Amino acid sequence: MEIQLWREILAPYQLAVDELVVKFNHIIRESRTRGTYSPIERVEGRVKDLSSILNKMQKKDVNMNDLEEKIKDIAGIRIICQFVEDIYRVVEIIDDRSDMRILEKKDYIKNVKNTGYRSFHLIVEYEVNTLNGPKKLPAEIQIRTLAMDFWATVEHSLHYKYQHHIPEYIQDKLINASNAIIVLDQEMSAVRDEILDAQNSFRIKANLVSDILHSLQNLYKVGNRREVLKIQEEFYKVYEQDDIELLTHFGHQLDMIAEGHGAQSLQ
Ligand code: 0O2
Repeated sequence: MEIQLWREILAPYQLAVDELVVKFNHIIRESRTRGTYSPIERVEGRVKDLSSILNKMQKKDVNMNDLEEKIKDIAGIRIICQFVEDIYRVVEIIDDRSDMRILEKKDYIKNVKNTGYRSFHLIVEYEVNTLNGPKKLPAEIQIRTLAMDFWATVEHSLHYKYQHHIPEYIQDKLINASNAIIVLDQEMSAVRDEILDAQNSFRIKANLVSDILHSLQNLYKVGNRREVLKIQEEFYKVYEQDDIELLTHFGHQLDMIAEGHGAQSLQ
């Protein structure tokens, strides 16, 4: 088939990948704006490259007419989480969305593959709009922890090196590494609450500081310059004390001063 035709076939998949990456990144942004923990750490997306599509078609004996129905990972999204619990939270979030519909679920965390591979896989149906109108496409979403991702990336590259015939002694080491990662994920889950607390207070502080600086900037536009510089000095002193309660109190007081100067609604 001509390359140009392949480009046309793959274009809606690229659109699906681009849109999905934006949407999942938005979940991270939305959580952080609210000062809450994001179950998604990072998102990646890719359209399967042409040689991999051709290999899969050959392997599964799929012809061109069945391509869209039988090869479901042409659009691929990978969601990386910090903890195993977050993976199941992400599945719930996707399940609740109205812009994608889950067609298949595969839990390779509860049912680890023989290779040692662990991840949660979803096939979703997603609609894109092209010049030819709306088009529903399948997309594969792989959800895994940072540790699972490390293992899968290394193991995947070994498949390339050994053309899918990884020597047995290396396979054994990979299984050992996979088992070690199960333990690592469990240990990290055991201190998850502690880690979340630390990350949350960091984020709350960052949001508070950003709001305070924004208010100071607005006050600077409408208020007395010397007064604003004095407040700024005070802010530095409060900031140095590294106490969220003091910072919150300072923020409230600043809000009242800003309100008095009609500076709150300024952008
Ligand atoms: P690539 O190069 O990553 O795209 P399918 O083959 O997808 O139609 P299957 O076999 O049921 O059907 O799919 P499965 O098991 O859900 O796996 C699909 C994808 O998961 C693979 O895509 C890999 O990305 C990943 N995967 C599955 N098993 C392993 C494994 O043992 N090691 C690693 N590193 N990744 C795995 P592709 O097309 O094989 O490869």
